[in-house]
Amino acid sequence: GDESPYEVSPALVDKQSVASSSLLPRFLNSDLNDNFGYFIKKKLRVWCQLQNGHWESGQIQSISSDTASVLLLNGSVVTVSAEDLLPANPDVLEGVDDLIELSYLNEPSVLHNLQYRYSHDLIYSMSGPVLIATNPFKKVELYGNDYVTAYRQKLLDSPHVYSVADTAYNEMMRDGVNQAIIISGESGSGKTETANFAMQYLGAIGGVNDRIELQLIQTSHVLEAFGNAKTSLNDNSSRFGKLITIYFNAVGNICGAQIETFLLEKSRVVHLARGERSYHVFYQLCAGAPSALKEKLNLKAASEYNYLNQNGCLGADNVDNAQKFQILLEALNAFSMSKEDQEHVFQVVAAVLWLGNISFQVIDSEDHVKIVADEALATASSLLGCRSEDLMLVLSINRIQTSKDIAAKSLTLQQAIEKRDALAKFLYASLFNWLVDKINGSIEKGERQAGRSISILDVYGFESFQRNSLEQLFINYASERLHQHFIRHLLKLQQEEYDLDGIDWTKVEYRDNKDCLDLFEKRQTGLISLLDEESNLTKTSSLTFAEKINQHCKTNPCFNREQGGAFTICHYAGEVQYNTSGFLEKNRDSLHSDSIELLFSCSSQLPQLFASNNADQASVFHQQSLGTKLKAHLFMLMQQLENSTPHFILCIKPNSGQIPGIYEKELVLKQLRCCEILQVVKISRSGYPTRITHQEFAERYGILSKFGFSQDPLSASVSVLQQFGIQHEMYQVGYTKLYFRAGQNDALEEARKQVLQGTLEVQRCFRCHQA
Ligand code: AD9
Ligand code: MG
Repeated sequence: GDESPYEVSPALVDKQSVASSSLLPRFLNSDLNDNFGYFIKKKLRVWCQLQNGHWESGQIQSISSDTASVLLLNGSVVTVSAEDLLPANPDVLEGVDDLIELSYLNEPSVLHNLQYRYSHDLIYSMSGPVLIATNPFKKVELYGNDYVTAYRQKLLDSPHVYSVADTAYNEMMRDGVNQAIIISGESGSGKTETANFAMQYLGAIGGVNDRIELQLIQTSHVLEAFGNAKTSLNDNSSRFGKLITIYFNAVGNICGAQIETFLLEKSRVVHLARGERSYHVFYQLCAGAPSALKEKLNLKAASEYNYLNQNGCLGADNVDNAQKFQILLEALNAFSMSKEDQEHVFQVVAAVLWLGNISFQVIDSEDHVKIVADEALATASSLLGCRSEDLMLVLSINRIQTSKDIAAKSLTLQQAIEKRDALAKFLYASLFNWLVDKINGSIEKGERQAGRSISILDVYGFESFQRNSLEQLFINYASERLHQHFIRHLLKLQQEEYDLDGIDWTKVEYRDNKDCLDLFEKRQTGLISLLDEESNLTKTSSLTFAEKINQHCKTNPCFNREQGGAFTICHYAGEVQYNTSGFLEKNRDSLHSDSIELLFSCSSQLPQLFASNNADQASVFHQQSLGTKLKAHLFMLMQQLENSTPHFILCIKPNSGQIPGIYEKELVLKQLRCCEILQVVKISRSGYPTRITHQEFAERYGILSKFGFSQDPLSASVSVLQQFGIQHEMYQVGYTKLYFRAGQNDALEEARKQVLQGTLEVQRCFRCHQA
């Protein structure tokens, strides 16, 4: 009895003839080698791609030579070509924890599984070795002390950022090797939140007192107030990258921590794109400063400041700036920052705002300017601790050292504005770095031990706006660097090792981003080098730069020239068009010597602030370009990561509106594809996670061999495997190592333990006796 209600051609139910049907290539290529006939007979579900590109689930009713008619869930029947069918997983696999468990590994199945979990508030899933965290855009009940305890005591084992942190901690304790939790994902996908949860967990399990645990949590309040801002992609977007390293002692207690930051986006201090805000702290200070402080800093409402009101975007939804200011103060207190220091911090913040209100009056036909002596000039100078005449002079003329003496050159309106803005940006960035140093100085420090640290990396996510400038180029460059690390560890190294060791292996193809990295990093002809070269020459412009990169980069497959000084880069996460205007000035990142002198002459605490980062005046002056700094910094970071055991977390943004409950399949799929998630799962599913050299294996398990230690390591290994009935598909013998599928050496470990305890006796030379 064929129980199928559908009309099925008997010939097709037969496996043999189905295998020869032209319908099959896609099904046969899928991992389980199943076929249509079987699906029809058992009424199994399939995925069927409709004309709009969406995959819907249904049941095949009948098939003809190269089309199939499929009954969809909504009752309609569609005819699709065989190319558009994929096997779906049985119901028992609905919403599995780890994508590895899926019988059929294909895009619609993976997507469905993640969406199913998401709709049940299961925002975490494993895809092999990678934790996938889908942003819920709402509070989910998955965090806090009870959850920490449950994961620590292994009462819970569902995927979670806590369990990643727990694994990192355990491996550090077991192996004595530094660990790194590497969080990636697009802007707004939840990296910073995830990093905070990881830190919370480590603080809770490794903290010996509440103080360090509290400090770890408070670091993010300070860093986010000064380094995060509302962008069109994320209301709390990190505008800097950070690596937080937590140090542990021999018994696993935290003994200190260190924050390292990468390239803060300075331009935001003076210029805002439509719908975006400057750094949170500006609005928080204006709204929340107590009246005494307000008076001291001559603070007005945020709407009174040019740097904040230029685009009319002053508020952020659901954010109480005044309340956030209180949280910031508490955080500063947690680092034992003195009241005076706190006041200096806000003094600089206010000085930046007032600088932006300084205005200029054009005095001649050549556009030269003089400064308007108003409240802005007076307040800015007094906050900086300099005479208003001095600030006036610096902002209206450039002093230039000639061969004989010093000449003064009047500034045009444009030049004066740029000089003022450069000063504001420098002040703010120095303040940010000073704060990071202060925090580092105050987090408890015991003696550091080699191999006892866990780092958490949270850098800015890939960005693509309507208009993209040097900031996006740098942010996306950093993303490419990290992506390379991800690819290398999850896809490349594994397969290379199998190849080298002669393991029988079906190669998994993936896209490498080497070309794109080359485009940035190539010596002399990479974007970073060319940018520096052009920044160092005089008489160059964004157009000469565009011309130059076109000359050198046009053969790179990731590069395309566009009109009017623009160019496109094909990044791993999508194409981005960059506009070169302003590239050179931004990259030079220079401050005129007049401005530096002025700052060092200030009577306020400012010089102290700069001294912490830049040993002396001269070093401030001879700054490296931003591009070169970033590149060097990223290389150092990569070195550190290469020396750590990596734990990858991929954050996924389910919709672009930052709304709870909305799951845009195409958007998610794009992110999964960019990170080659399907390939990662394939490799780890068919892979051999446990590896051990023949020598090590023989030494460890030789005692289990019937033949004792008499054999060479390879023969000893093989005989032990046979003796314990480890099945052939469960391991492979390489030239140098044995490769096991997950969990296969558990039985051997158990037996070894028993032998060592004397509860199991190995019957040596069993065969000899018999003979
Ligand atoms: V960017 O590259 O810095 O622009 P992130 O860091 O990837 O970006 P972020 O962590 O800031 O994104 O998350 C964006 C917003 O999503 C947060 O402000 C939260 O409102 C929301 N979010 C993210 N993760 C969670 C979560 N686990 N629970 C609740 C979350 N809300
Ligand atoms: Mg962030």
